Amino acid sequence: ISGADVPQEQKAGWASFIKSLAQMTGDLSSMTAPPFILSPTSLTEFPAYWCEHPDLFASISEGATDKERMERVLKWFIGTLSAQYTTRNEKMGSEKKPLNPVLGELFYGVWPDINGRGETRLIVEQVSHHPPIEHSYIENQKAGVKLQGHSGQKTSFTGTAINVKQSGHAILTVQPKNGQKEEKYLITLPKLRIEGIIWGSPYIELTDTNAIQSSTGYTAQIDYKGKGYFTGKTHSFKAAITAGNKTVQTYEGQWTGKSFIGGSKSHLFLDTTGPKEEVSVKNVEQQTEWESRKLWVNVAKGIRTGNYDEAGKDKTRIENEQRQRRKDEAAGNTTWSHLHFDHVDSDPDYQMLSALLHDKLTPAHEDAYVFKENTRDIVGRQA
Ligand code: HCR
Repeated sequence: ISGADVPQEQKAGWASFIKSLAQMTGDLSSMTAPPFILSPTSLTEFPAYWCEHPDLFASISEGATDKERMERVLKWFIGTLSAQYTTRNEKMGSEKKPLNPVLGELFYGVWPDINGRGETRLIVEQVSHHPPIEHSYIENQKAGVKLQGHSGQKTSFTGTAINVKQSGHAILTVQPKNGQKEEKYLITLPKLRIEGIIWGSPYIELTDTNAIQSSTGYTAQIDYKGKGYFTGKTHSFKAAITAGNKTVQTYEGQWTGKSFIGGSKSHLFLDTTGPKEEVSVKNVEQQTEWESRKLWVNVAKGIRTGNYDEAGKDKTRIENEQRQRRKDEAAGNTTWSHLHFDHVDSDPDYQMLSALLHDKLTPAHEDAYVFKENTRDIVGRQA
């Protein structure tokens, strides 16, 4: 039944939200949605999902051979998916609409050094408001593993589902522990389909394909299918590591559960049902004005407590402040400068690795941002 999971008093609002989806022009972030579907978390926090298995991230550099490291990269990547795409359903009952970040919004976090794996640090900065693009940097210096990437989204409505095409990519840099030279991995981002819209209980299914290309020559391709294709189960994938035209190893299973090496179920590859390690973040009281949780504190409180007037008022204040900043910049002929990242027209790592992919999985050219190493220890922007 249409809207079955929508609170009675918000059914009309949900129906008109669905109607307006049909007119959407690719950016869903600025659309107004009824309160029951709002999340109190900003999109700027999402890059933390890349590292809720810090052990898998750190252990990549311990792989003894090029192939073993590619396999470890694949394992860590598959391990990130359930956090990235099912957390809101687990914690809030369904997928929700995240807060729409402002330009310059920041998010910092850390995963502590446990059992000598090294500390993992996260720095995120919102580098675009419309459309929202967040750029992130994650590093474990002791392990010799770092990840840089950005994600933007282009959305379209099919009538029953929202298709989301992610732009952007991530580059993983690994210094192998065996002393081999540093290697890079280009990670392209999967496509999403948001199902369950009509009922008011959205959830995500991954579709199509994404790839990981290593500078060592190994490629991993991951194909996603929902219920009824590979296993009859939701959230299924098949992956293959290839070198040249030769398939070296295949994997299959569920990215929300168990997956196996090869076609049988005798060799477990990964079990993602275990606990995830959420990133540790400073208390809001200790954060600076541009840090996400501090910036949105009243909006988030309003959403959590059902005080949507309070949430709406503070959201309007933040948006007006932003509009004024843009006006001031235009009047003063200045532009906003990012704190932690430099925009570059072309990233040589991306060019080199995407050329190795030999197919249409990546656009030939993508804008990129480069981490400003000398801002590693700067926390927060001065007002
Ligand atoms: C599509 C989405 C915003 C973007 C979110 C991204 C793609 C952001 C990058 C992360 O690495 C992975 C990720 C996970 C999220 O699942 C995805 C969001 C899901 C919903 C949200 C829409 C803009 C909001 C849709 C509103 C619906 C729920 C009615």
